[in-house]
Amino acid sequence: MALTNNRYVTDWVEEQIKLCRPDRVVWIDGSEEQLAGIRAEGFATGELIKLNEQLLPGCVYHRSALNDVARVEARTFICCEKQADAGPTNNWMDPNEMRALLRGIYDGCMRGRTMYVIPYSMGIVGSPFAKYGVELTDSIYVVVSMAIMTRVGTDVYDAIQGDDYIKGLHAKADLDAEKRYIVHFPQDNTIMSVNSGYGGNVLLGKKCFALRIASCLGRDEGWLAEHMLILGVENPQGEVRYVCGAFPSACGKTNLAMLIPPEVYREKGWKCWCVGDDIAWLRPGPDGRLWAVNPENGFFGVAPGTSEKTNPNALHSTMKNSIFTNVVLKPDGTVWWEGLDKNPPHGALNWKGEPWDPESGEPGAHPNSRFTAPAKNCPCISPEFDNPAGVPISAIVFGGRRAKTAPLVYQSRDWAHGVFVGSIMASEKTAAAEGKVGETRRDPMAMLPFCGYHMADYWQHWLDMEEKITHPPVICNVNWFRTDDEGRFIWPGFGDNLRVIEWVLKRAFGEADAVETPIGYVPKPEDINLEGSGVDEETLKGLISVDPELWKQEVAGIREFYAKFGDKLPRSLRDELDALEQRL
Ligand code: OXD
Ligand code: MN
Repeated sequence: MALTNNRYVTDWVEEQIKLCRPDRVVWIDGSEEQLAGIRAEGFATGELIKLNEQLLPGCVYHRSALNDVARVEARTFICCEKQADAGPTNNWMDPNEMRALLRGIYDGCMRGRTMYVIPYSMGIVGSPFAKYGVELTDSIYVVVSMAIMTRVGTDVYDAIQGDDYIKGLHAKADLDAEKRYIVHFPQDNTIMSVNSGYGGNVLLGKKCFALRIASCLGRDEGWLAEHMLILGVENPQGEVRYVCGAFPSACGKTNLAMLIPPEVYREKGWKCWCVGDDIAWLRPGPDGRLWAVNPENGFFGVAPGTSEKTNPNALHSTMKNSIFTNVVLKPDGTVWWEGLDKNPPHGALNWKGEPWDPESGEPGAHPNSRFTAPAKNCPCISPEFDNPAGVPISAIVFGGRRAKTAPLVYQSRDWAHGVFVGSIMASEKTAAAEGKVGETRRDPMAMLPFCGYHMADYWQHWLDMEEKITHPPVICNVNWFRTDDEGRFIWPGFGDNLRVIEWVLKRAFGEADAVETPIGYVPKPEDINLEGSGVDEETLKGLISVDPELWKQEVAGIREFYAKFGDKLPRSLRDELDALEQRL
């Protein structure tokens, strides 16, 4: 029976039932009792595997299809009315054409299956920042994952005003990669995802809603939906300052979000608090500062490389009530992945479900295998996590993997220059990604796959925000990945990144000096605390050095990238680029 009498919801659900023709419809109420029953059903069908109740209480294992292990950017569409509004970085199709195409694929696809109706909130239900969604799905994995990643419950129906919610229709259909579509209709607040069961394509609250659709809402309503972590840094005086960070995938966002201060900092009383690891919604507050909320309620993190050493807080977050996808399944009902420890298990099953020999040279876990963990499990979750007002942001850091070009840190000159710094973000490909190693992928604000409208309009929106923020955060660029001539990382990274964040936050409060360079301000070497880092001041000088020759090449690369945006490129970004060239 429907759990709401909002006709905007029930009529739409009825229509989708007619289209997909499930045998059964289950309205999710968010109760633990109902979820337990759904998990039990997943165990019976094999969609879920129960893990060791003593060692991993409440945890389950899930495998996605072999051809369905990552987000599919080539099959992700923004179907606004006009192609020009989607811009050169998004796939587009005429919305009517797309609807017709999808109707054919969804037609009868849930026959013999159950449709689940999931009411969920991005943000605290009832808070002014929250936005609501209803996702329909035929996947038990999606139901249990959404219950971790978002706030699911019938109270969401009470909070929805009229038709002010995001409609999401997901169906596994045949998992046919040729007919896989992840489609956004920003004008109708609708998301349609079909033929995939992989988290990033099917947990519609995350990338689809909280970034692609929300970026359009932010443009219309005067705020920003960003691919950013939110970190609180508490100094020995007990004052907590907040920083947001945008980094492309595989650049350590979750690690920075759950940072543990170096010992010399801990001894003095420094603490770090995680507010979010992937998405931030940023709004100007009445005080003229920028305030951030994390609209999610859990972490969907990459498992390989996560260990007691690299990110103990993430690891501890997964110890109960979590989901593991495409990792190694051990005979004792626990899990393993590359980088967890140096003891790959014997007698285990790999991510494909096959007996796995750790000596075979084949990885046991898929490189994009994941954990889905409740945020409240995280030992360093911020006391402000559930504060509906969010947290005030003092600094924004952009960053990517650059072997040579970008210094360890530099600060932009002002807001417009900061927007420029975000727009030229780039990361060099590692062996783990497609494409040539070392090739640079421009990923403005880490939003390349997630911006729901024309990227140049998005930059203009960022520029226009200046007016609304009388106390703007400082904007910096960081690069943990400079290498020496042998290709070894020079900066230790991980917890030691706090040394850089400390300088950034001091800049925000006018407490540290800086040196001007053609690209922006860099620290005076003596202003970065190196005690206990193993890095000496000479090495640091190298890390913050700016090579004008490399930057001249960089300017040429940026010009080429900007050319894609033609007349739409905001004038002030072109001016910033010209000014940079001049200074060089
Ligand atoms: C991503 C993710 O792909 O967070 O960025 O999963
Ligand atoms: Mn992400």
